[in-house]
Amino acid sequence: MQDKITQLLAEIQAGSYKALARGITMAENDLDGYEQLLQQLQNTETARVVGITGPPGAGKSTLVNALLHHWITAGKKIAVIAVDPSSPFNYGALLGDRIRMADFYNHPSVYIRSLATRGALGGLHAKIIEITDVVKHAPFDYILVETVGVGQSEVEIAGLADCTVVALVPEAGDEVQTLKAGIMEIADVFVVNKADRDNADTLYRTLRVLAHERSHGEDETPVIKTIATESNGVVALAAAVESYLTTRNNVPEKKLQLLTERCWQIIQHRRMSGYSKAKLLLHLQDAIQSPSFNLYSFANTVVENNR
Ligand SMILES: Nc1nc2c(ncn2[C@@H]2O[C@H](COP(=O)(O)OP(=O)(O)OP(=O)(O)O)[C@@H](O)[C@H]2O)c(=O)[nH]1
Ligand SMILES: [Mg+2]
Repeated sequence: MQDKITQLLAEIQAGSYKALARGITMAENDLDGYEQLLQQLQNTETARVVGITGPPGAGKSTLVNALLHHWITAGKKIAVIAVDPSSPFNYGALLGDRIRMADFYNHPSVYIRSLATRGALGGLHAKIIEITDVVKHAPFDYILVETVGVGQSEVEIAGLADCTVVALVPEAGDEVQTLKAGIMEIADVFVVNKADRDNADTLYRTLRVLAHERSHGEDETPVIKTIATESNGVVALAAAVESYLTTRNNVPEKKLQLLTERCWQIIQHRRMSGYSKAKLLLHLQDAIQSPSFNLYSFANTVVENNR
């Protein structure tokens, strides 16, 4: 087994997409040898993880697609990991006539993997950190991770990504005030997508004010207007991401913070592995039959059993 893992990792490192797919599947499904695989990863690579998050339908996939084109044209190698809650990852509809889908999927510089959401613990795909680390073992320049931002997962992606892009749309204007604390905390770059729509400028100005208020005299979080469907603003977006990655993300404290967040999530997942909300429901169904049922004692028992 050990030899096989070493061989697989060497192939992934050499750029084999077939080997990469196998490695991801191992991590995704806890297949034999996956612990060894993870423990042998040597991510001394230069791949940077760019998270794209935002509400459903904000245009995240369209933005990923546009960034992909931009970076491929610049000679970069890109991996895309999409955590899609509803539909299969469908770039076919987005590519238009610029690159046909077949070309795209076979493009030597692109690797795309779509993951079904597993909300066992809510939020992000439970294995996204592990999977991303496997992908980082391969020779990519950027790894784009698309996730729908629903509460907790937005915070989680911030731990996962070297640069987190939060995409919002003009319709979200009113929500921004309420989302304020959470998104301000995780956004390294803001995107106002669908800038062809009314109220885009209002949202843009609101975000600029928030970014300014929060900056305390340091660099302000950039706000980029885009029309993703027309690749409008994508050069500016790519530049903002690159600039963030080469300057602010390189601060050692920031890196340590990211690592802590990632490690925290791995520990959480490990501790709760083998448990799911579905199992919890069944256990609760039994437990509440007892007249002495107490939610807190019950929760403690669950925690104890998962140690
Ligand atoms: N008018 C306009 N439509 C856009 C723009 N960007 C994306 N769209 C459209 O918005 C819809 C949703 O785009 P997606 O890229 O699938 O959005 P998403 O955020 O990935 O959606 P989910 O993954 O389902 O959360 C599609 O019909 C896009 O064509 C834009 O800049 N302007
Ligand atoms: Mg999408």
